[in-house]
Amino acid sequence: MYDWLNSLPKAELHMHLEGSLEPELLFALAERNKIALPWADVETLRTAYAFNNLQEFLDLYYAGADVLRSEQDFYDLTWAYLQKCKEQNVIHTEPFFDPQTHTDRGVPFDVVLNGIQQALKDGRTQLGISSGLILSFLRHLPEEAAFQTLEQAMPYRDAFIAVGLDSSEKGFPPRLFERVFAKARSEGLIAVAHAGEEGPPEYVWEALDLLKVARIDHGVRAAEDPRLIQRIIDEQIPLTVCPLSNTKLCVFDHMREHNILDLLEQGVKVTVNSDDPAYFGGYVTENFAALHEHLGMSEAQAKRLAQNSLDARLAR
Ligand code: ES4
Ligand code: ZN
Repeated sequence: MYDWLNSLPKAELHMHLEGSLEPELLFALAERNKIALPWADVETLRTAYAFNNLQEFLDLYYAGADVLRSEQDFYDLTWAYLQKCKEQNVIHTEPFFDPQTHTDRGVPFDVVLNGIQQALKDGRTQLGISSGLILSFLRHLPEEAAFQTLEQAMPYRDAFIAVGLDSSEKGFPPRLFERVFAKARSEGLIAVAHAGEEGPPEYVWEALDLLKVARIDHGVRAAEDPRLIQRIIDEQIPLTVCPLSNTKLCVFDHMREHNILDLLEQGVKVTVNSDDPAYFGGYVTENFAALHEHLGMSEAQAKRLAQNSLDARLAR
C-alpha cells in the first residue's frame, strides 16, 4: 500500500519550509555557520521531538530555525524538501514560510526569499514540480509587525500567491489580524489561515468571515460545530489537514481517533498534508500511510483525498 500511495499524484497545500529542516541538515548548517548548538548530536535532537502541545513544538521549531542564515541555507532547505516531493510524486506544492522568524533575528527578508525562490524555480525546471509560495504571519506577534512584514514583501509581490497565519493559536484569534489581511487581499493576495487546530470553532468562523480565507489550515475542531461544518460543506472550503502533526501535538490522542475520514465522508473537501515533516515523523506519503494503517483508509478514499489536493490548489 505504501508504494501505491506514494505513486498517487498529489499536491501538498500545508507545509512550513522551516518545518522540513531535518536534524542532519540542521547540524550541517550549524557547522557551516559556526553556530554552537544546545544538543550534543543528531540523535539527542531527535529524542527532543516529543511534544504535548503546539507550543512545545514551536519552541523547538523556532530554536532550530536559528541555523538558517544565508541565501544558500534557505536554498538547501527548500531543495531538500522538493527532492522529497519528487520521491513521493507531489507534483505541486504551496509551502509556507515565516519571514518574521528570520527578520527578527537579523536575517534580511531578501536573503530568505531569494534562497527559497531560486530553489522553487529549480524545482519547476529540473523536477517538474509547480509551486506557489505563501507568506505567513506569526500570530503571537502584534498586527503591526504583520503590517511591517507585508510592507517588506510588497517589492516582491509576484513571489507570493497568498498570505497565511500561523504559530500559537490559543489566545491569538483571527480577528486580531483583520486589517492586515484586508490590506493583503487588496494587493490581490489570496488569504488562508491556521484555525481550529488547538483553537475553538469560533476561530474558524472568524477566519472565514473576517479574514475571508479561501482555505482553512487544519480546521479539524470545526467538527465540534454542526452549523460550521455545514457551511464548510456548502461552500466547499478546503481543509488542509495534517494527521501526523495532529497526533504528535496531541490534538487527537491517537490516529485511530482522527476525524479526517469522517469529514471526507460527510462531504468536506479535506486534503492530507505533512505540516512540519522533519518534526512529525514523515512527509505526505507517511501521512497517507498512517490513515491506511490506523483508520483503514481505502484506495478509493485515498484517491479522493489526492484529487481534493489537486482541486484545492490556489496556483497552477
Ligand atoms: C505550525 Cl503545526 C503548526 N501550527 C501552527 N503554526 C505552525 N508553524 C509551524 N508549524
Ligand atoms: Zn501548519
